[in-house]
Amino acid sequence: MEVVVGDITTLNVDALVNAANTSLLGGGGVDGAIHRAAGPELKEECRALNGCATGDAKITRGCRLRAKHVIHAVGPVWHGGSHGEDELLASCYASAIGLCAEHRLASIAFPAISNGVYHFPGDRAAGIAVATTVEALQTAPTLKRVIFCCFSDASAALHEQAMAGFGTSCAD
Ligand code: AR6
Repeated sequence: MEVVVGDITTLNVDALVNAANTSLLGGGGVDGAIHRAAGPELKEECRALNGCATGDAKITRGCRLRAKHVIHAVGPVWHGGSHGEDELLASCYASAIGLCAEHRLASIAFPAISNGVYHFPGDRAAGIAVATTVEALQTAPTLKRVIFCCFSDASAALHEQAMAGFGTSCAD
């Protein structure tokens, strides 16, 4: 597991994760950037998926991206923390890693799901992202590389702190 700061659309991985909405038909933030970089074919593929529930994830091809696939995960909107937000966010990471196992993928890059316009607190989200990934990796033997692709140094620091809590097991 590693943390990088940068634009997720540039990464050469088997799958990059999109922080989508339930329509899967695009939006702003990282979703807009991924759709712009992938081209209109991505929207056509997404249209055929008929949306996605919050906490779930669906896979498409990467179209014009360097990444082979896009995993569209729908994070929760933050409503104060007592509306199942933690579990729904964890479910995004677990579902995405489950798709990697199913499709025998070796590498995945995550953005900080729900950390933008959905306003999930960054420190809490980073802890959930890392803890859920560590657990889910045990069920995805083909997955060798997980990148947390953060868009700011502050976000990267939160993910690094969360990883440090897991000691050396994260450096493998
Ligand atoms: N690469 C990596 N991270 C990015 C990039 C990028 N190119 N662009 C933004 N981020 P957000 P959400 C970071 O708002 O909170 C959309 O309209 C950003 O700084 O993209 O899950 C969807 O359609 C932040 O840390 O996603 C949904 O309606 C993180 O990505 C809604 O926003 C997520 O911010 C989803 O909201």
